[in-house]
Amino acid sequence: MQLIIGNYNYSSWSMRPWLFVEYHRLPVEVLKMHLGSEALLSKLDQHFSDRKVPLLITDTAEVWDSLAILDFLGEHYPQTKPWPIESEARAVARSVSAEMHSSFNALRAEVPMNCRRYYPGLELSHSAQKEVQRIMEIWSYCRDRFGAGGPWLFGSFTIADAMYAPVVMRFRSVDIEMSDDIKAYCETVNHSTAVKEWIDRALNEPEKIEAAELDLPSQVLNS
Ligand SMILES: N[C@@H](CCC(=O)N[C@@H](CS)C(=O)NCC(=O)O)C(=O)O
Repeated sequence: MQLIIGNYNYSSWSMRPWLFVEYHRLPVEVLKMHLGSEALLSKLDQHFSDRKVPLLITDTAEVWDSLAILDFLGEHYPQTKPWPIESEARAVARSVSAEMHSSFNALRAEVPMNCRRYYPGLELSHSAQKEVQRIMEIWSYCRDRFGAGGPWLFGSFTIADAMYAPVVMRFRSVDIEMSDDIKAYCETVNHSTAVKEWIDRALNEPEKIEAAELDLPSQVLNS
């Protein structure tokens, strides 16, 4: 199985399945390619997909789109317990994952994922602020109702945490007022071995994509 991903520093959608693979140490070969490069496009053109990353290739299947890849990996490796076992928790986990996948466009546009940069004083629009509030409500709701068994949204690490990890990366780049429970969840994500590995790779990656860098005063983030 091969997972094609984009740059560690910028490819938020790639981070999600990569994190799941890394967290569970799955036997998946990772091929990282530079976003927008001819090499990536010609690689993607060899497969049926939307010409975007991430893309998972198996001997018999091509799976594109981050959430579909996560689901496929979870089905292929059920020992990962990709979704909560209990039915209601599982439905909520799927709901919040789908919400992540289809929403939060203002935040995404205003704060592109960039693991290397902190933008002091960046002011979010009203729409993006509302999205940030909604995200924090989701995290609190999941933690309060379903998180008793561990530090992740549903206790143990699930697809929902993989889906929201790039949001935690975005939160590192801006000043966001957080309650203690939200801070604790962000720390769980940031301090997990798999996320630290992703950030290290982003920091050490030589490529820079100017279009994904905000033209604002910034400071360098460390791991
Ligand atoms: N819905 C897709 C989004 C994938 C996506 O937009 N990937 C970006 C990189 S993070 C990409 O490939 N961009 C290249 C392009 O749009 O040409 C998913 O969840 O996987």
